[in-house]
Amino acid sequence: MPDRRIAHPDFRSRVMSADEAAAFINSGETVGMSGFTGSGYPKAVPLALAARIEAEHAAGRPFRIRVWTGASTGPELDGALAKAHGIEFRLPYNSDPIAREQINRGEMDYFDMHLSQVAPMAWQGFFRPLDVAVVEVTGIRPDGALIPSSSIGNNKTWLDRASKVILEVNRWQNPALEGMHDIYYGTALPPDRVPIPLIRPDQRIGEPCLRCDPAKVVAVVETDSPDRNLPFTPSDANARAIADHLLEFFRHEVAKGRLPPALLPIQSGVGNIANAVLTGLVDAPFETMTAYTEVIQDGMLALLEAGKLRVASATAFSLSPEAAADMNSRMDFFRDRIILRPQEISNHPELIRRLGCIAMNGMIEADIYGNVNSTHVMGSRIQNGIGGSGDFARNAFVSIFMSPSTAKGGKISTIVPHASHVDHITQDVQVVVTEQGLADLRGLSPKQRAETIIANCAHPDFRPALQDYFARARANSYGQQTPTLLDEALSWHQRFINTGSMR
Ligand code: 0RQ
Repeated sequence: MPDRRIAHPDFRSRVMSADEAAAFINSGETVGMSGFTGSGYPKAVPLALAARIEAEHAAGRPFRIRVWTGASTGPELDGALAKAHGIEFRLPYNSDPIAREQINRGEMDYFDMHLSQVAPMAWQGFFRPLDVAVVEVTGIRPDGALIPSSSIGNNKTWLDRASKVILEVNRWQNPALEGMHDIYYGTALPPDRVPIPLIRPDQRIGEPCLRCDPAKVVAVVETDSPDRNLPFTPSDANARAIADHLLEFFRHEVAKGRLPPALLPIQSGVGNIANAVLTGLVDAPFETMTAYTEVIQDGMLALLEAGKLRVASATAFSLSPEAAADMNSRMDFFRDRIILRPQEISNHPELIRRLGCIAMNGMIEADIYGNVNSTHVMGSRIQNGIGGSGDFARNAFVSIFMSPSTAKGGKISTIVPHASHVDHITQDVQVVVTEQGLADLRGLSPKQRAETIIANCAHPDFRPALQDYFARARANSYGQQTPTLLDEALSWHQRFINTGSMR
């Protein structure tokens, strides 16, 4: 009995098991997988491939592949392949703990890059050729068009570039997702690039489905598995304090006439703090807001349901099981208010600058001058990756970074004399906010920035030591534009590495 989700005969004729499909992937090949923040990633073929890799290794035959994705995936993909020691190289964003350990032990090469640049760089030929695409879809239409699932990421590019295509048709994905996506096929390489015709977050400029040449499809696998969908963690006191400072800042900016009453399109990272900000916006006096962001999390759905948010444009969902169930039960409501786009469009610098996004992202640490580290703990240990934070921070109307003022039970100050790694230079950071307060850095010189960040954002346990460092730097630094004591600048991090505390 043919599945109605695979309505095209060419694709139906290639239905097979995940094991059979995984046999099309050879050691040393580069595989472009779908998946972004735990949604829309293939769930059966990577698991089957991991089992095959384990068997090959047991037989003494090395087997490793190169994995490209949209962003983070799930345990069935990164987790299983890393556990099998099957990933030789990975790009562009990873949050899987097993893969993270292997990267930090030096066993896996990891290329961390801006998410907006993955597809263009693949097209520009800066990477190796793509051998295989493994892409999850919701269904295949009678005309052969692919109905995307809960993320778009780089799927358009993987399907276009790969020599072989493996599709997973996931029955768990709601067929009513059809019509939510907007796939723009107008991108080109220089010197033939033209402006992307999007001037409002609610505009559709492309097609609802992905194109795919049936001749390249070697396998179609049917699945019925949920996305990763992590449970929702309620906001803690720090997250709520950060949200309160930010909401006060927005009210102030509207009162000053620097932001319109509906604000500007918001971009929000995921996690506890981001959700607290979104939850706070439900009761804030801003109406008919819009979001132009990467990921739609629980708080965004709540804002849409409350009627505060008019539309949310992103490339993926990252929902709790409850929020996913809620969305599935009211897909007609959400389909009119959500647009999922390829990540080269959701994160496009040209569009972010034109729309004037308010970028709100988490950070590992900021230094007193406002350089931000989003990726490396103690300067050398990767946490996740830069993700879209650079795409948004550099091009935003206002770029905000947020974090509690301490980490690891108060042993680490997230405000430090010198960032141990820099992802976002001081020119790309306009606001730093912790539970202690908010530092508005716009128009301030480095010395003014340092005074403001230390006074407003540092934890009281670390503030005197930062003030002492800054005073001595002002007295003894080689230059006085950005006073720095080079031999002391990273001593706080070294003290943590040596003693387990920055105190
Ligand atoms: O460690 O997991 O061992 O407990 O870092 O930190 O506090 O849970 O915060 O989940 O918001 O992550 C920057 C990593 C923050 C994230 C980062 C430790 C801390 C904990 C995680 P444990 P928290 P978050 C659009 C934009 C880059 C990508 C991005 C990120 C772990 O926001 O990946 O912005 N950003 N994309 O204990 C040592 C410090 C630390 C520290 C935190 N200073 N020193 N450890 N930690 N600060 C994203 C989307 O739209 C999807």
